[in-house]
Amino acid sequence: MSFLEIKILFLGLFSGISSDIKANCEILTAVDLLPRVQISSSEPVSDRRELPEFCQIKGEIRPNIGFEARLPITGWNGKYFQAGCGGYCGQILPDRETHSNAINHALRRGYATITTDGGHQSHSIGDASWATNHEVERIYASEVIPLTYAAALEIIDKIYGRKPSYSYFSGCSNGGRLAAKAAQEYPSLFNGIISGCPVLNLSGSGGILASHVLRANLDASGETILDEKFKAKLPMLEKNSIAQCDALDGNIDGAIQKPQDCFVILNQIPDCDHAETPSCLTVDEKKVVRKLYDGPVNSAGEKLFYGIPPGSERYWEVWHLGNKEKPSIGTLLAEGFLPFLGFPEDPDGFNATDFDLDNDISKLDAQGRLLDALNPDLKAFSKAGGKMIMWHGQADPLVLHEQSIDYYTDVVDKLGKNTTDDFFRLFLVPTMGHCWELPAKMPDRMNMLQVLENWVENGSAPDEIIARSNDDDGHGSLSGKIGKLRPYPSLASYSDQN
Ligand SMILES: [Ca+2]
Repeated sequence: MSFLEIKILFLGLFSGISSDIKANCEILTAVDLLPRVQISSSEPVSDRRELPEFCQIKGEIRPNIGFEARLPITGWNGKYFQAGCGGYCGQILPDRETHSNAINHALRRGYATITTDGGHQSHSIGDASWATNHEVERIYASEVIPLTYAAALEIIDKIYGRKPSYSYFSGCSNGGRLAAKAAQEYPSLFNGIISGCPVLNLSGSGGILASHVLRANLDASGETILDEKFKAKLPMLEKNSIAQCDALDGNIDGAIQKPQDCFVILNQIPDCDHAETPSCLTVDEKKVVRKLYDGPVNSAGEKLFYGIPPGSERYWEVWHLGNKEKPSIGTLLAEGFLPFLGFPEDPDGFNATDFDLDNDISKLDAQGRLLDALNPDLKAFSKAGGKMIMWHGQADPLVLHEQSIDYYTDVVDKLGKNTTDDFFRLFLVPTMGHCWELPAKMPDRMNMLQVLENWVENGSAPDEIIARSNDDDGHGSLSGKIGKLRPYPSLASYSDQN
């Protein structure tokens, strides 16, 4: 047997014959043998220059989960990759290049990939008006995970004629919440899970924090105080935070590794009469900024949730600055949660700002049990041999990183440090915001999937993850440095690139 014949045989055994795969792709629409899936189109795609040739399959997973799957026609690595959807989902975004909800980076590594709309359709960010019955809420909460998994395995079997050798799940924000749910509620489905900037405490984030942020930013007549123009003051606030917080972690490097330990003082920032001046704050502005850093408290002064971290100011424009005519993304998300997802029965005419921090907190419990991903008992996931990497931007002003720290601590309390180290590690990323928006101050590009593969398939646990600046998107090198992320409670450090 010649070398070429051996190679063909090997490829045939390893990833199926590509002509068969292509044929299987072309006839899939006509195949009515998939009990869990309604295929609407299935065709080979070879004109995407940045992607390998793939079988693009669109359709619906029963009962109502829209999806797109992309399966490599040549060079399948034998593995499966499932993405979680962000925000309130509702859209299928296979080409969205975010840190963890994307699928194309996995497709390029040879994975059979799938992404979904979470079981409902919507057309705008913050739209939660689909959440009017419990079935669709349960699917969004977590049932989308096993339903998609089972459907994807049926599709993979039809295309390649066998099961995947490894299965991975990855998501950011709500996708990160789903990732944690996968470990907690479906512990035997995935060998590896990436949970990025996870909104683990969705009821607290969407109910308590979001209503606080909205209310903090309204003046007595209901007008927005920090609007779009306030972006001119964000560099000054960031500078103020770095000056006060950078050194607390023991390393003066321009990055805040312990924002949760820093109480930012605003007194030294000059007062001003005119909101437009970028180097000072009006009395009203100072009050709002104070409330954002402090987080929600009740009338007795008790802290009810985390505060927005110092160092996150550069991202406030995207998430928190807007007005009635042009609301911020954070405002849209906040206005969607309480009326449609916050309570078991949707209240009539309820606004997020109606939420009463003294009397309404316990009303979030019922939906919290459904939506939140806070169960620290990962014993079954650990016993099944699963590995999970959680990561969180420490300058995320929307989904606050302290919930990941507290969750990790709860898991360690439950299972012990050594057991936890064997299967679950948390990496905090200083200066990084929420999943996507702007480049961070320090390097923020990691290849988490490669790191996780090494852990799952080669037993190489990540003691250090390299973070680089992104030079590919036109922003250029951010700082000429390279980041080394370490498992919490260890902290990241930076060194010059060489
Ligand atoms: Ca520092």
